[in-house]
Amino acid sequence: MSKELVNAIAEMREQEALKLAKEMVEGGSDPMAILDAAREAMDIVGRRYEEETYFLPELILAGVMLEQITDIVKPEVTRAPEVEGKGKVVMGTVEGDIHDIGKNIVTFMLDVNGFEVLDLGVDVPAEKFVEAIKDFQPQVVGLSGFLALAFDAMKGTVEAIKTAGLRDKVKIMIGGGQISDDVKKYTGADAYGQDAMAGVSLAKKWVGAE
Ligand code: B12
Repeated sequence: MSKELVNAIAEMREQEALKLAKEMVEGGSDPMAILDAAREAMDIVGRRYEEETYFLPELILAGVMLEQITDIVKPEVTRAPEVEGKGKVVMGTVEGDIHDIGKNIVTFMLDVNGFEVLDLGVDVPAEKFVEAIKDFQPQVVGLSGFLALAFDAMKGTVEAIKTAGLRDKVKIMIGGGQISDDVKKYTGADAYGQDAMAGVSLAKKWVGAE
C-alpha cells in the first residue's frame, strides 16, 4: 500500500493519498514508514519540477498533502515513556529558506522523545538563533534547510554563534533535503542528521540521555 501512497502523492491525487494514509494508519502501519513513503513521493515531485513537467502549483500541492499526511500520522506516534526533561533544543529553518515540513517533523519527534523544543520557524536570521541560545539556553541547536542557498546561511549561523562566544555551549546539528556530511564540514556544524530519528539520536547522545 505504501507504493500506492507514493504514486497517489506523486500523481497529485490528493483525496486518494489522504484516504490511503488514513487506511494505512487504521491498518496499523508504522507511522514512520508512512512518512518515509511521503518523502519518497516528494523526491519524485522534486525531480519532475526540475525536469519542468511540474511547476510551482504542484510543488505547493505536494507540500499541502505532506502536511495533511503528517497530521494524520502524528497521533499514532507514541510518546516515549520516560518523557520530560531530556534537554532543550532550538530549531529553525535558516535565513532565505521557507521549507518547514521536515523541520516540523524533527521538532515533533524531539518533543515526543522528551525534549523541550523552541521552534523559531522559517527564514530565521543568524542573530535570532544567537538570541534564542542566550535566552532559552539549549544544549542543542538544529538548523534545517532545503535550498542550496541554505548552505551559506547555515555556515553564517554557525559563525554568528561562534562570534557571540556561544559555540562551546551548544552542539549544532543540520539537516534537510540536500544536506550531507560535506555540507556539515563546510558549515562547521557538529553533525548532519539524515532524518528526524537521526536528529533525536544525536540530541540524546549530546545531552547524555542515551
Ligand atoms: C514541498 C516543497 C516546497 C513547498 C514547501 C512547503 C513547506 N511548508 O515546507 C513550497 C511550495 C513552499 C516550496 C517552495 C520552493 N521550493 Co521547494 N520543494 C518542495 C519539495 C517537493 C519537498 C520538500 C519536503 O517537504 N520534503 C519532505 C520532508 C519531510 O523531507 P525533509 O525536508 O528532507 O526532512 C527530513 C530530513 O531531511 C530531516 N531534516 C530536515 N530538517 C532537519 C534538521 C535537522 C537538524 C535534522 C537533524 C534533520 C532534518 O528530517 C526530516 C524528516 O525525516 C522539494 C523536493 C524534494 N526533493 O523533496 C522541493 C525543493 C526543495 N524546492 C525547490 C525550490 C527551487 C523551491 C522554490 C525556490 C521554488 C520557487 N521558484 O519559488 C521555493 C523556495 C522558497 C524559499 N525561499 O524557500 C528545490 C530546491 C533546489 C535547490 N537546489 O535549491 C527542490 C529540491 C525541488 C527541485 N528538485 O528543484 N517547495
